[in-house]
Amino acid sequence: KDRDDDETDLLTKTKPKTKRPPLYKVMLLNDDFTPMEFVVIVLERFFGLNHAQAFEIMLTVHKKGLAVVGVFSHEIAETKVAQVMDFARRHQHPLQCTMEKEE
Ligand code: NFA
Repeated sequence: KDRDDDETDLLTKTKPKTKRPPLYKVMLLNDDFTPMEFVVIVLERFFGLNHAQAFEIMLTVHKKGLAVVGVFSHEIAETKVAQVMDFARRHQHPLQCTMEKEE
């Protein structure tokens, strides 16, 4: 919904610009090596999904190549990406997690 509704607009034809901070999509990418169970654990641990939700999103990534797993502020998105990449690296899996500004 438009937060910029303002009576003065009718007189001035200007729109007060109140900008909210951009949001970022965090995505997981498929690969041929990371075990499905590991991806499910990642989704449960770092994205707060229950087992059924985590399994469903894991399968979407597996079948489609990638999926958005959450939408966050820039700082939270960066933290999620770093946590997932570090966890994957420590377990020697090639799982990739990226972020992209939401349009
Ligand atoms: N494609 C992987 C496999 O068949 C599973 C996977 C799913 C990997 C989602 C990365 C992301 N073991």
